[in-house]
Amino acid sequence: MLGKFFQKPDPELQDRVPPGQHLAKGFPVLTYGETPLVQSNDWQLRVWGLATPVIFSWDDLMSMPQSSFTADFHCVTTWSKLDVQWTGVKVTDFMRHVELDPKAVHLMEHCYGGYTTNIAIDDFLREENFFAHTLFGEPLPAEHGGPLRLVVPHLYAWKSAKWLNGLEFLDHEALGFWERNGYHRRGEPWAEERYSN
Ligand SMILES: Nc1nc2c(c(=O)[nH]1)N[C@H]1C(S)=C(S)[C@@H](COP(=O)(O)O)O[C@H]1N2
Ligand SMILES: [Mo]
Repeated sequence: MLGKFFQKPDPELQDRVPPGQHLAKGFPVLTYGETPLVQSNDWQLRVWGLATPVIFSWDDLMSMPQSSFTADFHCVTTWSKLDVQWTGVKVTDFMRHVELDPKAVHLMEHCYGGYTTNIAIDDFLREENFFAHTLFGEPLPAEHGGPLRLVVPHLYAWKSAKWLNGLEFLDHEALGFWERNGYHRRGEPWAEERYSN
């Protein structure tokens, strides 16, 4: 029992760490491939598929309601970081500007650099999800996805697309980059949905 206390000095924090995860020191960067360098002036977010096609500019995003968020971050490679502080636009606020076809049940997140990841519409439209442009009070660094990334706190962080530039709404589930390469389709950390069977 004593050993247990040494390993878990703060039970309250430990309760927020999903099974098989440990707390990271600092905020690690996890990127497959090169870091795309995109200026906010050039940045665009395109919506297509089962939604009225529309392109959002940086100014469009900045004119939407801005909110602050504190969220835990869980990478499937077993590190977690608690209480990450972000600023950005809630997905539900953003989606007031998107006309969805009711047949849309899934979407593909697209990024500068070519990364993709899929998410069910119910997982995407949750109140706690947001597009982030600020991290701990500073402009989101390029390596963490700046100028803009998605953050989906209730799923493993590979669903939180960095350098987001497209949302493709779909009437079926398609697989993104890691999902095609063996990761779970949904990726819920408390259920340890790490890999597909
Ligand atoms: N475009 C893009 N987004 C991405 C990734 C990536 O390689 N490219 N990696 C994912 C993974 S596996 C994780 S854990 C988080 C890491 O975010 P961080 O580098 O800010 O810690 O970003 C996710 N989003
Ligand atoms: Mo990850």
